[in-house]
Amino acid sequence: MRTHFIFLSILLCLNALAQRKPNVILIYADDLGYGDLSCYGAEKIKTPNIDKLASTGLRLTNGHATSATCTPSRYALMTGVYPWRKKGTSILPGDAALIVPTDRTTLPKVFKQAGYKTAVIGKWHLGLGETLEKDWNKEIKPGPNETGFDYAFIFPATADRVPTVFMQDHQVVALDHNDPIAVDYKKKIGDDPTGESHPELLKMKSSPGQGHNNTIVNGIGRIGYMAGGHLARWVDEEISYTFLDQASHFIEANKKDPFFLFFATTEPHVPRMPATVFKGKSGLGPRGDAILQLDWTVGEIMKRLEAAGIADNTLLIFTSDNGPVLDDGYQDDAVALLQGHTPWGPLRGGKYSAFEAGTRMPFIINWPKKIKPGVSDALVSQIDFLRSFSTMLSGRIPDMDASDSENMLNAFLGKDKRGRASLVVQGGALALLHGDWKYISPSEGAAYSKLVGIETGNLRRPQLYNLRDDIAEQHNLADQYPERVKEMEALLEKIKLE
Ligand code: NG6
Ligand code: CA
Repeated sequence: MRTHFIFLSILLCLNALAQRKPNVILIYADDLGYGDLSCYGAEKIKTPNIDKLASTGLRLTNGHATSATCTPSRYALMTGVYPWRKKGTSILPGDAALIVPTDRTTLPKVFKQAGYKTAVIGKWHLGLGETLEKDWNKEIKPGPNETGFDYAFIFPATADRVPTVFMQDHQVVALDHNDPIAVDYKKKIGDDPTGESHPELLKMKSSPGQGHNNTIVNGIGRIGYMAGGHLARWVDEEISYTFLDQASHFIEANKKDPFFLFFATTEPHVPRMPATVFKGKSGLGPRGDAILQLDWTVGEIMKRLEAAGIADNTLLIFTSDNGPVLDDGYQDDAVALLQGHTPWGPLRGGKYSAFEAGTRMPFIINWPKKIKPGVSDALVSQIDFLRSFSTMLSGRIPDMDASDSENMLNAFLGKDKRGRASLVVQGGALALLHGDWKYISPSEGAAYSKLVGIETGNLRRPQLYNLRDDIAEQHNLADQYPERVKEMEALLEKIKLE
């Protein structure tokens, strides 16, 4: 009887182990392009750690961010709702209020409801607090904690925007009440020199006509003015290490329980100012060096998982928030030192663009225990993580929530090679992907942004491309297939009204 009982307990235990919910880590790069990694064909830059994730996992070739800039892509990732449905979801200033609703289902809440510990570490850029006016020296709420993260260690917006500080949960790290922080995006405050008044103090100059010449922090002119908080101001060269250190602690502390970690790196967004050991390493200038730092960081995370004995049952996603840009505000030789590297790969456009390079992302899913190595051209979007993981964890989403998120679990696990029937993506203009076809709706904006050197995808006429034959979107077939244009236009209009 006793041996019987022991045997049964062992069986139950083994079963529980086998069924253990996977840890999920989402590594979200900032402005990394489809062609920036060697596993996606880059030849001038080597990214061995991310390549390893790809070669031992699933490499998706038609995986998208919803948008060609940061805030809207992150909004969609968090809410499962297309960002263009909600006003105020475009690139946020550093003092913006929180735009993610706190009373709706979010990606981290899906995990939290299933008993996971959740954390966001890295770039946030979804706003903080209830209003634009806020006291940075006090607790700021609501923020990431109120949207479903048990733990948050973030910077508020982008690396080029003030306040250039880290926040741990509701508070700025290293606050000094004798040197209170103030932030203003409209007028100069405080006595700190600005890029405009003191260009001689800059270690990286801003690009003409692109701003980035307000308060100088760590030798770099920023967007927006900041006073005080000198102790709290980050050193750019330490940002990545700081986030990695935070992630390592979170992984170690939670290795026995399932966790969800949203690890949002700043590379290779401007200002590209990696740690000294990476400076000059790529031969492609600071942008390439930042990518090497990113790759190294991913390798370190993988090592931590191995050391904690949880690599096998960790589902790790690697992707990016929007496409690549070279000159995005600082004179860092990103164009001059390209050496033939093509951050956009075979695609047209880049960040800010409705062409494919704007939203088609490096998109790797690695889960040694469950995913067979392979490549898939299933059409998927980051907006689908919410419903897919909810399905994986047998969660329930209220009817009103995450209405644009589709269950793509089988596509994410490599079992379904088709994915979505259609997907809306957003540059300046909205575009619809459907089967082999892409329709870009007519729009008024300039076709080419001189400032950043990117084709925007804007055109006053409809555009239709067959991506199977013409992945580089060189041949607008709209005149040749007017019926298809009409159909896709109608489908896009229908989705917009849903
Ligand atoms: C743009 C900034 C750019 C970058 C971007 C946000 C100017 C001229 N350009 O407005 O430097 O900060 O916003 O990037 O200000 S994102 O990846 O967070 O969307
Ligand atoms: Ca971005």
